[in-house]
Amino acid sequence: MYYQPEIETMDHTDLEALQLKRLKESLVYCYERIDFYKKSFDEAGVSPDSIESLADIEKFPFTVKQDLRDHYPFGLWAVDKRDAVRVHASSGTTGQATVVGYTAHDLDVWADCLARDIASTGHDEHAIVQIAYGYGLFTGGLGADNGALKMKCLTIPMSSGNSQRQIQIMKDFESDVLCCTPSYALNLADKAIEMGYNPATDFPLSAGILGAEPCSENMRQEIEQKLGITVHDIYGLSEVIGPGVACECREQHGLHVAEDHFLIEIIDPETLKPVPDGEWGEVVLTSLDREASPIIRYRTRDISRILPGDCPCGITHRRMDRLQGRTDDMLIIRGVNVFPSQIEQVITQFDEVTSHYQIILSTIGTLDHVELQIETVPEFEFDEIKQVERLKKRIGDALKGNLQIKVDLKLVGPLTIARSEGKAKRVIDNREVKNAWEGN
Ligand code: DLL
Repeated sequence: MYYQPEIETMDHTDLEALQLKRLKESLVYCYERIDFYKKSFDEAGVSPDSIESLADIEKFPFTVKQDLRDHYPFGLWAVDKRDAVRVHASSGTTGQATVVGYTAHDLDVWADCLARDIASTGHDEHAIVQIAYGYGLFTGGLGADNGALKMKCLTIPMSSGNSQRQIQIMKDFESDVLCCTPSYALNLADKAIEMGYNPATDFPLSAGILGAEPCSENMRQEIEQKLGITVHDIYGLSEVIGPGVACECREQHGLHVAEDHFLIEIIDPETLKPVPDGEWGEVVLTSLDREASPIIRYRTRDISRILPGDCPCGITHRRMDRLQGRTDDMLIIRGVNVFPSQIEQVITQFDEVTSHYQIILSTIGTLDHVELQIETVPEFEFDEIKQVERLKKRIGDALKGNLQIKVDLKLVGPLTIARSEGKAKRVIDNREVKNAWEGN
């Protein structure tokens, strides 16, 4: 199902021509309106005229998160703040918040992206959409809300949290689509079961549009089984617009990038050169028609790849793979690079444990220490010491065999690890010197 079929199924050559036209306009717009871009283009010796093909984007300098922080709050906006209609911001827990603006046109574009995403999962204006992403400065709640309204769905603006009420409403209002983070979807499933329901059969819910954090294949399957839904991964980031930069259609194989609004590049984070389709690298995004906060070549630090080939759903916009992780989430455990989502994929193969886990980094003496806490299922017997040791050994062997890592494994009882209502906190870093683990 399509929301804007003429754009979603456009011939890719025509789509590229549209991208090039918009890219040229956007570069002129940024150069003329934002001092930062004028300066950075001039320093790199490029001007908006330097673009003759999409590949010429390579000549332009990157934008990084620090640039947004350095220009806090409105220094990278292309319009006066009083001419914008909405502001969103990242939480700023790891530094100065990044602030992005939207004109009415930007909100319209954003809503179109999300309306397309809802349609691509097989839903139309009759769908009942429960939005359990947080509302507020975070882009998840209001972003999904704009899209559901644009699609003319019955929109339930729950925001995150208040799980018991979410379940009650999901049942009483007969929600079809749930929008929230994967970890919160799993929490809701567990809560429903705790309340005596079998959500897979008792609720009409048929799909989840889940994103904002990584989710392993096993965890995704667990959500699908427990809630009786299909899960569609949705990707986006506040610096670029919010959710809806890319989303998985009903084929559930890769996320179609809204290529008429965003130009995606995948680069090698070391050489900064583009990698061929199919190869993993860092996602770099350029907005093609943003008015308030246009952005050129934003280095997202997210690791993905372009999936070559056409999608049977008929949408011609290219697909990116589900994210492998972020360069700055990568752990280096005794020289081995590993993402938390890879650890999740290994541990969730064991029936005796749940998907609730936490990686705790600390310093012992002068060395970094990695503790992996995993919650067991309620039926697991902690009294049987041998059984506990056997399970720890099996999980430890699997981590070693699959990822070549050795960690200090701790099995903990049900509900020991704090549940998230938004993005799950998988890594707690208590180390004295933290930067040794951080990516570039
Ligand atoms: O998380 C926007 C969003 C809201 C996306 C709701 C999807 C659904 P930020 O808070 O700025 O924006 O965080 C952006 O979250 O760079 C990724 O590292 C991560 N992320 C977003 N979507 C996914 C996903 C929103 N589908 C950062 N899978 C991004 C894995 C994701 N990680």
